[in-house]
Amino acid sequence: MSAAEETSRLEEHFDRTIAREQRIEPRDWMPDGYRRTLVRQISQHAHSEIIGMQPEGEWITRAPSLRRKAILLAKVQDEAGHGLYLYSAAETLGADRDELTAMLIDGRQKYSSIFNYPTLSFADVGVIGWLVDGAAICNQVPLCRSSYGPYARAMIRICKEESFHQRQGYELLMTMMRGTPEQRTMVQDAVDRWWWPSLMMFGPPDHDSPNSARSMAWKVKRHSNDELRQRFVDMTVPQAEALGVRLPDPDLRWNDERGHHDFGELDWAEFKRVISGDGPCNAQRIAVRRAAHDDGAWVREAAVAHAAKQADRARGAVA
Ligand code: FAQ
Repeated sequence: MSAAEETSRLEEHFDRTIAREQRIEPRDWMPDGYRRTLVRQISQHAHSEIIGMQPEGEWITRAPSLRRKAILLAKVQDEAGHGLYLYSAAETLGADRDELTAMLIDGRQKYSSIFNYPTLSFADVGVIGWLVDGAAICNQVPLCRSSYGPYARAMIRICKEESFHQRQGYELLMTMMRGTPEQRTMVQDAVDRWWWPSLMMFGPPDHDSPNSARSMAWKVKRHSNDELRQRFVDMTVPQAEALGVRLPDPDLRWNDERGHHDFGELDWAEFKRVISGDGPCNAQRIAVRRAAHDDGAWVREAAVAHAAKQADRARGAVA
């Protein structure tokens, strides 16, 4: 069989596996473009989880009670764990984690736009849980059926933890809304600031999303950016009503004909600015990540030295 025939046989097998809703596993043959798409999406997702620790992490020392502090600590640690599962999933595709970190720190790879906005009050912790984790769940539950096995399996655990995050945020906001007028004002202010950036998490509109068609054909992504954004709006409106907050969009209303809520146009110029590095906190987020990486160099060196010592001992025991 010629090399070209062999490749076309492998391609057919790959296409059949995808068409039958079966999973592609690390040792299976896959087209280069599929591998590249996955490494891009999974590593951007991993970076988002790690950078996403910062906005809420800033409030750990200022949490208003021991209970709130314990919950927030657990949540921020969960995000670190999600980053680690995802970097591991990227490694199954041959990516090198050091290289991925270098690409994050020097701006060659993206992370979610949402984490470039500041957290100005403790109500932001609640709103991040409710809206940001809510949007993350909406976007990520379908990824549990992604065609690449290690990614899909990582997403199952991540989504379970994100559900807890979403609930803790909503519960915090319910408590604040039952509190003083000042607390209610803090919640409304946080909702006003986070609503539009949360909608931007789903990515550019479908007509301006260069990766969607290919990713959906490969079943890496299962729904388009606009479909998921609409699903999130429809899901969130009744939650806002139950909470007693106003979503800051004068065009938001139920459309009987469509069976969905209509909503206003997003500021796509702002989105583009933020993802190209010019959002309110981009420089700060990367500086903090870079400092953490530099400060952790001794831990990585110690781990490598320890592994070498263990390997030496094991060799000695065998000899
Ligand atoms: N921010 O062609 P598309 C979380 C990029 S985790 C920045 O539509 P695609 C948990 C996109 O990557 C949040 N960049 O791309 C948490 C592409 O980049 P390229 C992260 C964005 O991949 C909660 C370019 O624009 N979640 O929140 C954004 O088909 C609380 C063109 O876009 C995931 O990563 C954006 N918002 O669809 C943690 C989920 N949107 O090609 C802490 C997995 C798009 O220039 C606290 N990822 N871009 O390199 C996905 O579902 C997809 O990758 C999308 C984008 C939907 C994000």
